[in-house]
Amino acid sequence: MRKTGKQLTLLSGIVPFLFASGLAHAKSIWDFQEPVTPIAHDSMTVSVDFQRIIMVIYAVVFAIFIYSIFRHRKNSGVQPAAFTGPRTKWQWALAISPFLILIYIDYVLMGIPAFHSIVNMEDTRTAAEMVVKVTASQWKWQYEYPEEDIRFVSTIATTQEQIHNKKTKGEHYLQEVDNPLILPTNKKVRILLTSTDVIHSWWVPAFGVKRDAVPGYLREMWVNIDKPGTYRGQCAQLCGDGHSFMPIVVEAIAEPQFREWVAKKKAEGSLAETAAGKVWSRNELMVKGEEIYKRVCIACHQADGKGIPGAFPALAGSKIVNGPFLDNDDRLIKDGHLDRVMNGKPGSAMQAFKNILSDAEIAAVVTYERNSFGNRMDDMVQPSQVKALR
Ligand SMILES: [Cu+2]
Repeated sequence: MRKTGKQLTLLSGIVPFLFASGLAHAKSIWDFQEPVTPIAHDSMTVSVDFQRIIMVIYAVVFAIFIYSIFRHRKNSGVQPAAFTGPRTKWQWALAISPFLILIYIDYVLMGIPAFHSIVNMEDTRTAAEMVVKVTASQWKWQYEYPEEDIRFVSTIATTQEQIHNKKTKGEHYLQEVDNPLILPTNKKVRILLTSTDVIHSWWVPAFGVKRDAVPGYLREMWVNIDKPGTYRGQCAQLCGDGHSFMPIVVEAIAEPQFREWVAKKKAEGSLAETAAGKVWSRNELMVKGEEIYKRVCIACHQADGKGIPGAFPALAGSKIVNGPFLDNDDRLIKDGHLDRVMNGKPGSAMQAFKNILSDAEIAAVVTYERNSFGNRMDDMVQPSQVKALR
């Protein structure tokens, strides 16, 4: 019996220690994602080191603890010691030394690396070679490259059929987006972060960054990705009922490919300019509009346009959608359909899409809504009209 007890003592000390140590550090589903930025490497090292320190303390304390219990058990005839009389130096030393040891471990052994790591996280000043602005809103991310004049919206790419169990779920279920954030590797990128409605949080575990996006505040963080690849994360603040539908995907590519991508994206931008100039057919607008609706509007207004009663208004049969949107002088009718889409509704979840969607995209989605879900307005909005109203 006594032997088994001793073995157990040993096991309880050693097994967790092995888990935390490098010996058992093979890749498993329980592990952290592989770190790919200085912050992530740093946090990982700090975490692993702390686990080791904690396990050593655990093993030592429990070994003494359990040894004492067995050594001084009643049936071996041990008599309790009587601690009376004036305190001896020995007693003082026993009381104070564990305290000093713990202070040393906490404030020196663990404190210094943790402090270093946190200061490092906050340090966006030194040589940020590039800036990306991230704007969160229910339930999508907008990515902006101010120096390149590139801006796009990134939304979940998992289909409604998969979400509602009508189709088999893919490998990256709820972790895939239409437009990933593209970043160059080996470059210090400063990320500015804000939100248009509620608090969201931009979290990519492999980068070791997770920061709240707070409306009205501009916050910052940085990454310097050392390995090309696709990194996935998600919004980490409970931000409404579409919270689980705002994944983050970052594509890290080498600098030359990144330059190519920037050039391509800029060309697309001028294409959008041209698109705004041409006259679109109803059919073209409907096709494009459906695509935008599924990407941007569907989370709130639903696939059937019926919204969610009490939370998000229906577009099917809506007075606004089935009403006029321009007055006789071709100006926006206040609270009309186009005004709502372009300027949003202050104080509600309906945000302004003027700076998120292009002229053609706004024209298309408004046309689509006016002629879908049983709405039969038989009219359309031209991108040139949207352009003139900006
Ligand atoms: Cu969110």
